Amino acid sequence: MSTQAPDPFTTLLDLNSGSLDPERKVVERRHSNMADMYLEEYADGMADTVIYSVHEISVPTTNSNLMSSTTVIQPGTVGQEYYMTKGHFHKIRDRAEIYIGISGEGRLVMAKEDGLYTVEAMRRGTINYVPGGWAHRSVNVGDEPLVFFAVYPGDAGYDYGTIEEEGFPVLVVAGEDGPEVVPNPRYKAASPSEAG
Ligand code: S6P
Ligand code: ZN
Repeated sequence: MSTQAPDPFTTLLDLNSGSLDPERKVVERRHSNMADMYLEEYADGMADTVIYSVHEISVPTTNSNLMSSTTVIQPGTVGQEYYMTKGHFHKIRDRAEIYIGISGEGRLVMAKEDGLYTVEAMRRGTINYVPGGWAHRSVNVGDEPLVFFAVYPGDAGYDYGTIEEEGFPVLVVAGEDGPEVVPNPRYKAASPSEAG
């Protein structure tokens, strides 16, 4: 069949750690993989420290399959910025995605290429809808790991380059009274404007 449907299968998700059984593909992102994504440089000796890991339930990368994964972001900051994912547009721009919060406390920053942005809450039980055309980055604003489950079309793919070059319109930083959303001084794309 041209849809390349896999046989039915089941995976066990550890609702505390976010790890999967069986584990298939795990990607770890360390400070050294994200050097230019924070305003400040990471501290000496932290290059190999893992900021987040992505545990993928791999399927053939076609539009008829649903890819899924858990992401586990450790608590911490680089300067005032909380630990976060690199963030991306989908390579096929109109592909949407759903995030289901499992544990921890986070923020989901979403932005369109014209600078329109929104910041949504993530915690146990939240279901965030990421429409096609919106770049997305998740940020751990709590003291525990932030764990969430993501489901997206198998052919969505990743465009990391646009975010690497232009950044997001806003940053989520640790303020005196908790998380604050502030303009990104390095944002290079169109004028930021807040959605809704
Ligand atoms: C994939 C989905 C997530 C992220 C993961 C890590 O479409 O949005 O699985 O890949 O949260 O983020 P990033 O930006 O490093 O891929
Ligand atoms: Zn995505």
